[in-house]
Amino acid sequence: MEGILAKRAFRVVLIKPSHYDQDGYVIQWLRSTLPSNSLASVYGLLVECAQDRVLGPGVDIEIEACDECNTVVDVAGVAKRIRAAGGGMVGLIGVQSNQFPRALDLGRQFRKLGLPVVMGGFHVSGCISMLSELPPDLQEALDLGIHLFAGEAEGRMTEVLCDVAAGNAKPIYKYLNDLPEMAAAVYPILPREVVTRVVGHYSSFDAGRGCPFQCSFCTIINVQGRKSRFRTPDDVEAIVRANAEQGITRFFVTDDNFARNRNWEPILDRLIELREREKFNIKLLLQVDTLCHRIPGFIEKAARAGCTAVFIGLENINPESLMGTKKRQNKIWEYREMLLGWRRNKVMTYAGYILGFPTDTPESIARDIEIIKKELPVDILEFFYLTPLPGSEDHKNLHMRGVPMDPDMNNYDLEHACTAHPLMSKEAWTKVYADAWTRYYTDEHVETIMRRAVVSGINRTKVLDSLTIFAGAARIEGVHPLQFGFFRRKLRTQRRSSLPIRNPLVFYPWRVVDFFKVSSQWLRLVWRYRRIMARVAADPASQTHFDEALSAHTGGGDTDQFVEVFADKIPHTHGAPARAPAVVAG
Ligand code: B12
Ligand code: SF4
Repeated sequence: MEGILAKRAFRVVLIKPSHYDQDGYVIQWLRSTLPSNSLASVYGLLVECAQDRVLGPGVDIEIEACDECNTVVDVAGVAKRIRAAGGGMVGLIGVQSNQFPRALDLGRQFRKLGLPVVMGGFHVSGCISMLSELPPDLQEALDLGIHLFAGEAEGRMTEVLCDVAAGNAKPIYKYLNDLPEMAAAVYPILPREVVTRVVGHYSSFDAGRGCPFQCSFCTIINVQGRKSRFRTPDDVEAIVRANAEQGITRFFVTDDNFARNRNWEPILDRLIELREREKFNIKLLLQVDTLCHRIPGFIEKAARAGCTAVFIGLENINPESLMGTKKRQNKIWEYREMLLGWRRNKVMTYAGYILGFPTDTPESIARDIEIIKKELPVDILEFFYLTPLPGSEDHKNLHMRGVPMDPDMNNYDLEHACTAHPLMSKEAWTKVYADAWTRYYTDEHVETIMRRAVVSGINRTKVLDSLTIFAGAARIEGVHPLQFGFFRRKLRTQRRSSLPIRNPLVFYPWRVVDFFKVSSQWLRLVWRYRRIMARVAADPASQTHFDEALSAHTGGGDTDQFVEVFADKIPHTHGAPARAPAVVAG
């Protein structure tokens, strides 16, 4: 039934797969917390194909989209709708390595029903870009008759649609060496009913792709390249207006590093104009690097353009670790200055911290987290395992050296140890990860973060909500906050294909106990943090709160413990200030 020819309509069903939890159930919520930009990008491309009637003047292209993180996929229903339309296909969108097993399970079910399936995203692109031969899981997909798409789809969707509709789609579409220009490219968009399944109704767009840096654990540079390609201010304005027409003005700007988008300034200027002149209530969440404060006017303009929160790849505070992964651009002696820059502009900071660099030990990690709490004015810290993600240089090197890596892609979610660590056993590393959340999110430190928020004028509700989610997601729900949502669903029949579907008499009692256990833990945490915030807000001392992390002094002075601890390593760091070697214990 491959490529059923459309009579009047061709229905494309786009599904962004989720992934499986430890018990093999799909990680799915009533509402998710972050939007899928991959879904919005592919949806936008299909809208263009539909408007251009690329399958012929008599064929309507109908599109539906869902993110499995917040929507249950009804496989039989999808098949029915495609058949009723007279033909169509299923697109498995933006599939990351950790989502590949789930995507394959979905693909298998759709193939059984005879539907054409095309899969794209970072697992396909990363593996094909870095490995000389196809890994077994991609081969399995091909054997099932799933078509793979590697590279970016801008300018290529018509070809795929026409091939599928004609029943002669290629097994693999490979566009990795031909990166599309982004100026005037079709932009990401999703219908309101898809966006509103995300808490806060956040939509998304990428203002650019590509990053000039070379971190060895990163997949992005090997798929999207190191050259900055960017949208124009006109494109960004069009995105804002199209979303605003649907009542949506909050955006997650998914550039991995917006500070290295060569067009950042005209883009921010246009957003500022839209906000200040036309009164669009734009709110932005940006991802930036640790040197962004050095770009004149960057932080100030980002804040004026509506940026209320930034995600920063801090990764580690040990220069040796950073050098080892070629993250030479991270200068630890500038971290505080950068964080204070955002704080002065009332922007909340989230920082990613990677555990498991080669020289890390449980003791060094514990020490580093304590140093961060005391000396860096970051609001939210989130932890990840150093993971050899398919598509990264680390993965390629381990693969070529034949070093064992976890064969289960579901574990490549940065929440599992996927290869051996030189100094820590798997158990020790696993414990370090669990302990990191507990060590950072103590009630005492949570209170300090709240006091810092009050004195800096950062939105208290936002800080309180984020602290609650980040303190609880990994410890209570067993999922990383980046995968978190509200009201977890666990459907008995949506279980990993390698695991048995449980008997209802076993499943439902287990689920009831599980539900009450998790809910009671959340209620206790919410209650406790609300009480702390109420106390902090009522305390006049919060208005003048000051601690070492808020001190503007930085850069290797005798009170900067985090610079002091690494004094011997800083001189070997690329771009270190000449004064750093002189730093001694105070
Ligand atoms: C935004 C983002 C998120 C968002 C939203 C997810 C999303 N996909 O939109 C959030 C915060 C939820 C997220 C979470 C995670 N993410 Co993320 N994320 C990104 C980021 C920064 C941008 C994604 C994006 O919009 N890209 C732009 C789109 C246009 O590119 P694309 O997805 O490749 O899609 C294009 C093509 O692949 C193709 N295509 C894709 N699908 C299809 C389907 C068909 C049918 C066709 C024809 C074509 C096609 O066309 C698209 C348009 O050109 C990427 C890095 C990056 N630069 O892409 C990381 C990235 C995808 N994430 C990654 C990871 C590891 C994660 C996490 C596991 C952990 C973490 N720390 O981030 C969690 C997982 C949680 C989850 N269940 O999703 C990795 C994946 C690497 C890998 N090998 O799996 C990436 C590459 C970053 C990295 N660290 O290397 N992420
Ligand atoms: S700065 Fe971020 S996007 Fe750039 S190479 Fe490093 S990890 Fe990748």
